[in-house]
Amino acid sequence: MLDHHTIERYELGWLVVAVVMVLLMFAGVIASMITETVPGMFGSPARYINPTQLSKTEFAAPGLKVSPDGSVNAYMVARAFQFQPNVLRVPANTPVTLHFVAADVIHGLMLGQGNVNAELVPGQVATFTRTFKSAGTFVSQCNEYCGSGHQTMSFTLIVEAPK
Ligand SMILES: [Cu+2]
Repeated sequence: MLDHHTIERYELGWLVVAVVMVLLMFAGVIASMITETVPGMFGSPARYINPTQLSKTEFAAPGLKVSPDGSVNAYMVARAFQFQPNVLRVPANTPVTLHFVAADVIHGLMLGQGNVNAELVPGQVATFTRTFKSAGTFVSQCNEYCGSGHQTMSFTLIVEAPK
């Protein structure tokens, strides 16, 4: 039989274990927010443009743009019920800055390869810089219900190995 002093020691021990676990979880959540392993927790500071005037912005011609200095930007528009462009080819092992905006209603896109999960709010530009390491073809689906064609709204990311 355990006397009550022993039982109290065990209880204290388990209490310490529980408190340490809670503190570790708390530290883990804060660390993941700071290091952005929580996808899209903090993007670049939000930028708003008029979603009805996208033709007057860099989103007029969606797609990949390589600047003379070598920086790579991709501009993508989500609208019911397609992503523009529908297929994006990016080079592997190169930082790519992705800019997403929705033109009409809220859409969503997750790129498992790049740890991106963006809620695309009309007019709100979501920006992520990512380096895609493994070449391949990755198909994603709009992940915010956006209307009758939602289930057909897919996006293909092709990460191309350097030639
Ligand atoms: Cu959608």
